[in-house]
Amino acid sequence: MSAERVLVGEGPTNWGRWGKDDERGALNLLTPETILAATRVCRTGIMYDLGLPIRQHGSGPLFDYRGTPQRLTLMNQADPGAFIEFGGAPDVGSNEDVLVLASHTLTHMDALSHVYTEGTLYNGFPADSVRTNQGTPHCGIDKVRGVVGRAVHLDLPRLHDLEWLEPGSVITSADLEACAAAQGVEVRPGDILLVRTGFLEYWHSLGDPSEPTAQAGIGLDAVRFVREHDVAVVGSDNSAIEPVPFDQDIFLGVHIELLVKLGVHLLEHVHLAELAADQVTECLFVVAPLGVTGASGSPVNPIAIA
Ligand code: UVW
Repeated sequence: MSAERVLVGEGPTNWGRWGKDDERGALNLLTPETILAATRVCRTGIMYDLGLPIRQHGSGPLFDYRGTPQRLTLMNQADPGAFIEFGGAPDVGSNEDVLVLASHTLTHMDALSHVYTEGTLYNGFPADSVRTNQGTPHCGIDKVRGVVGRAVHLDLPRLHDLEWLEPGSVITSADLEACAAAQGVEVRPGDILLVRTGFLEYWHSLGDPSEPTAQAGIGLDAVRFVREHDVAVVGSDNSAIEPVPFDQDIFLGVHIELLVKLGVHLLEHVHLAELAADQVTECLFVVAPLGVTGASGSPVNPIAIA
């Protein structure tokens, strides 16, 4: 299916839909009514942890420029009596760490400020307002706070009776419609869309290579599915939501369509294998990024309750 290339400002966008100063985009679709409705989809009460472990190697692919996540010991029993000046007994201490990790590491959420094009962020905020020292004044991850909603999990490998989609394959709107129909699930306005490609299982089958590899993902055509169903957030088990190599060779094309034009936040490296194993197609979904002022994203640990 072909996809039209629509430049920012020329095609259907969500700019201005929630006001000219809006910095939360499609998160505005998550209302007390949709959240209450989401709590009613639970059937079993089983909780699924959708975040990858944060460790140096073997959890998921890492880009060289982002480095490996570091847990560094700040204090432990090697510092006896460290709290004596605060009135602590000599044999009482604490273990504490310093965490050093890129904001877009392993399972993470992209803020609307993550990607810019043609000099703008979502809703027309200027890309050059983002500062090295202070981060972004607009659309940062601190604008997200908590996300709670009904998630629909579309398991594409299951639809095709595969362990994982062919690396590099492009998922279209028709594929998503077919998957939803086969699973007997409806995608409603304000839903969180979780698209499983099987990429993390494929990556582990390669022996955990450190280099990024080709991967399946939703292509430019599938943006129409997100727009027409008025999806609030898109998550996937791959590195970039979109396929690698990029659909139609447009660098970060789906990021631009979803983050910049539609104001849809993205969740990447979401561990969906257990939802797939239990054939969970809809669930209550909860995630809260760290409220780091001005940050472009945050590691997250999403939770699904079936
Ligand atoms: C890029 O694709 C640049 O980043 P992320 O994987 O966080 O979306």
